[in-house]
Amino acid sequence: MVKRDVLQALSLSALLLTWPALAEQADPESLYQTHCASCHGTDRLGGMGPALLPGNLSRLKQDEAIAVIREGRPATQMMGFDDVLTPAESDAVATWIYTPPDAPPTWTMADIKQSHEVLHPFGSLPDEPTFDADPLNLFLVVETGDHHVSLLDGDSFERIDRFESRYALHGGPKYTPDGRYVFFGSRDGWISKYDIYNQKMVAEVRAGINMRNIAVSGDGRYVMAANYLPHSLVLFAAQDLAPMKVYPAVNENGDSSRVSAVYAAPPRGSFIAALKDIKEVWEIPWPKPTSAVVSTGHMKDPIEARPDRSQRHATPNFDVRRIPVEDYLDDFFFGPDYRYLVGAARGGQGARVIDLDSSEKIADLPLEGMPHLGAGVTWMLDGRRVMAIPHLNKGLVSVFDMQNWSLVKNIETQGPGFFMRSHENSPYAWVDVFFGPNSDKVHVIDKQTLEIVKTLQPAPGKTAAHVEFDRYGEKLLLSIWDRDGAVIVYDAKTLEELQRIPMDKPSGKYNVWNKTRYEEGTSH
Ligand code: DHE
Repeated sequence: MVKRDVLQALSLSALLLTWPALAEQADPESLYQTHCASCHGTDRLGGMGPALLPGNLSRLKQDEAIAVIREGRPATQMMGFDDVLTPAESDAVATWIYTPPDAPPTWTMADIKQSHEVLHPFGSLPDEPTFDADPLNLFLVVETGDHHVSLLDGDSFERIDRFESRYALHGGPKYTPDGRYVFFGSRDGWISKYDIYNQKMVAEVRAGINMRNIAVSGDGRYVMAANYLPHSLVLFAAQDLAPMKVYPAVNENGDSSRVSAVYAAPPRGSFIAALKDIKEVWEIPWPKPTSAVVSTGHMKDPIEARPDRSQRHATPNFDVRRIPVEDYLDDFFFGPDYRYLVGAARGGQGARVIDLDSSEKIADLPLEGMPHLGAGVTWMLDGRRVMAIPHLNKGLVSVFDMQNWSLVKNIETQGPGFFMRSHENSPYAWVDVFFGPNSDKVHVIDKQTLEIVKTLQPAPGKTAAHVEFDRYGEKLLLSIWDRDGAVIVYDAKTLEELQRIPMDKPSGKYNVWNKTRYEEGTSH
């Protein structure tokens, strides 16, 4: 009897001990459907909140995701669930969202069309800027801390606007050639078109589930999006982001590929796409501009450059030209005339130079590290054009002669860098030390001696990265990449700090002039 009582007592206490554990083992999928699905979608593809699939969460560590589930995300709709979910339940939901779904999600043309929203029809807003600032010297600053964008006057550095962006913008926003509109791409596939003159979001569309970047055609009429998921490129009319065509990224054997990125090559009149899993580069020409487009390929006004009626009703032929390559090339750099493409081979095995006219490989570039070609810049050195590329896994900047593709110099830095910048009017090129213990430092390189002439450490302990010059090359902005961060304005010649503008984890900065004129010292 005593024994039975003891056993009963033991099993009762065992039950009490396991009771919380039983509660903790609540099915994470049903927890998700109860608490998360209304914002993030029943299928995790996103809704008001971002998509919660492993591919979309690659920028967020799992323990950070747990913290967001528990505490919420300031300045967004994401509330904390600490009062609702036990710590074990939050952990279980986090583990579950990092698990791939049973069936790969799809995103069809019908889904794209359904997501499309025109907030202000083209032509319905005034054509004059609401501000006095030089419209060609504005900067957009992407603040990734609370997912906002700041619009700055590039002369006074006054903030003209600060607006909420989609979750996790990535890659450079792309301007129309007149600088009036800008397109943003988010990692979870949203493209947002913003009217700078009126400070209004005018149209949105979702191109895919996991998008890499977007490009705008040199005449400002088309937007192309590159997706990891689904494996596709998607073409849109720039005027209102109406979807025009989906290109499945498939080779002639039926093998499909993630699309790493898409670039506009205005002198060629084409988009160039980098494919991650098939050994091809794709070139997709856009239709020839009409006479309303000025000869530089940059139209003065998108309204002027609207195709005439007959053309508007014709189906433009955006055929794919497949360029076979011997390696998987998924990170690109282009010379100013876009004839030569420098592509990085997967796994850091150097880079290849492809002549886009003949489709021939004309050089192999010996690169010791893993080049970040997308961050490269060019300038003239002793009458010859050179390109400079930082490395993602080595403290090096490699400088190549673009005439014979020989290595001019490897400049040693204090750690691997992510971004480089210069300007035609500046004697210096700037490179950050993004990774490692020196991530709070930025090097200034003399473009003629190829020596580091100054190393700045503007906010000790905080990552300093990504520079953008103003249109004249006289001043530049550097990000302090921190929630309690800033954009620092420097005099580009004296390298003196002029001003610090507080910002929430500012990442890239994009000057209208430099971007629309394809300035040699900035990314395209
Ligand atoms: Fe980027 C641009 C790819 C990780 C911030 N990044 C680009 C572009 C490509 C690319 C192809 C050019 C697109 C364009 O501007 O149209 N980035 C990749 C990667 O493959 C990589 C290494 C891994 C990944 O997960 O995608 C990667 N990138 C990052 C980051 O971790 C960064 C630092 C923070 C973030 O926001 O995710 C980051 N990438 C940026 C920025 C640009 C960019 C700020 C635009 C630079 C510019 O000056 O134009």
